[in-house]
This record gives sequence, C-alpha cells and structure tokens, in this order.
Amino acid sequence: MAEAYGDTGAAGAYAPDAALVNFYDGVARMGMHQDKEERSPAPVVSLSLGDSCVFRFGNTRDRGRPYTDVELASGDLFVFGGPSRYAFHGVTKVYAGTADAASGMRAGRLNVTLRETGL
Ligand SMILES: O=C(O)CCC(=O)C(=O)O
Repeated sequence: MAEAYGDTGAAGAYAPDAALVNFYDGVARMGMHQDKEERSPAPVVSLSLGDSCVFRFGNTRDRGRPYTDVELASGDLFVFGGPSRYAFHGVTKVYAGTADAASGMRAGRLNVTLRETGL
C-alpha cells in the first residue's frame, strides 16, 4: 500500500539523490541531532551494516526525553518519515565485535542514509 508523506506525494515517488555514509569504530558515538539540511521533507532512509548499535530515537522538540532506544543490527532499515522526519536522533553505543561475518565487515559499523536533497 502506498502511503502519503508530507506534501511530496506518494511513497512511490521517493527519489533519493544523496547518500551520507558514517563509519563507527568500537568507541564512536553520534550526538542527538535533527536532519535539517535537506530542502525536501521526504523521508530519510537509514541502512545499518556491521556491528550492532543502540540508536536513540527522540522527539521533534529537543534532545531530551521522550526517546526510545532501539538496537539496530546489520541489515536493518530505519525510516524517518511523516511526523518523525525531524525527530532528534543519535547513536549512543556500538557493540564492537557483533558484526555478522556475512556483512563483509571485519570491524565497526557502517550507516548509510539516503536523502532527497530537494536541490
Ligand atoms: O548511524 C546512524 O544510525 C545514524 C546516522 C545519522 O544520524 C545521520 O547520518 O544523520
């Protein structure tokens, strides 16, 4: 079923034109932030590869509570869309050595986010 989001039409129209790649070693973290550089309100699609992590998904108001800690493993997709598009989020912990060998990652975690820049 196609689901409408924002004012950009149906999900079938999703056309990301940028990918941001982050590498985390065993001690890396990412602080709570919003993804606001894009001019398009289209969803951000996030793919995790390698080590598992704790991904903190918060609210759209500030970096504090309420938030939910979600464990993301290799192969997981996380979508920020609709009312959650501008939610604060971050990575609070990486579980070193948890990567599935099938991921091709010997160590660390890769995260790839797909974005529509609107440019
Ligand atoms: O590594 C992650 O899962 C989050 C990445 C992120 O927050 C970002 O690229 O803005």
